Amino acid sequence: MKTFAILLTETVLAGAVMTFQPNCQAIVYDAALDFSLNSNPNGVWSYGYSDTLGSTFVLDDLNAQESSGLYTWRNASQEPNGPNFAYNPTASPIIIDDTATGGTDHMVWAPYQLSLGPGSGFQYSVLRFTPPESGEYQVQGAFSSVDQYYGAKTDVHILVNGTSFFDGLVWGTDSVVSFDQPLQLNVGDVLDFAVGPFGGNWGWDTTGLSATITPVPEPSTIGLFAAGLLLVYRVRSKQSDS
Ligand SMILES: [Ca+2]
Repeated sequence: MKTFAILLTETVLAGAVMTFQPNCQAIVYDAALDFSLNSNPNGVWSYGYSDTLGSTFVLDDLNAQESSGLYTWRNASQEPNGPNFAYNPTASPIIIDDTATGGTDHMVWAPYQLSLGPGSGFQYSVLRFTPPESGEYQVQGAFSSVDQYYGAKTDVHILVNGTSFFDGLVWGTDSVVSFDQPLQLNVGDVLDFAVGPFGGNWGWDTTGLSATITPVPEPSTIGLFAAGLLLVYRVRSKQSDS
């Protein structure tokens, strides 16, 4: 027969687990793996552009599956050579290389890689994340060059509500600009990843972006869960002692 202590422990633990569950489902918002060719906005993600850094966000409205195999989003009003998104939906690299015929493009999308390209009018390509609930999030990832000939030379940014809190430069083929930081976001906020052409040249500027956004469990929830585990441990220890 279960003792009162064991029943109490099981009740507390069940409560702790139930409370912990919502944040325990390993929710990770992944900009690349979540990519959709069919929907914009796509859940928490939106594909668009702005004329200048932090200015009005405009949704892309033109999707395509390119002959290369890339999935792309653009805005019809900005074509040709407007800001764009490209995604490799396959498990193999997608390569666009015209150097053998005298060209200067040697672009390599790794499997499941997402890229943002600024426009010829120096528009910013902007990936927007809209938090589904208020709380702390861990924002991790990197910007890098897709072009392997000259390499991208782009200014990259992360903004909350139009104000940048992270700025960097992707500068050439091997350049990687990483980020990893906690961020408090509330419902109604918008988090933007923006890629601009830096200076006067937008050629070869396609820039890879890996970005994951992970909700951070609240300390009180972790504490309750830990308390439940500790209580079980103590009761079990007592049982084995007796
Ligand atoms: Ca450039």
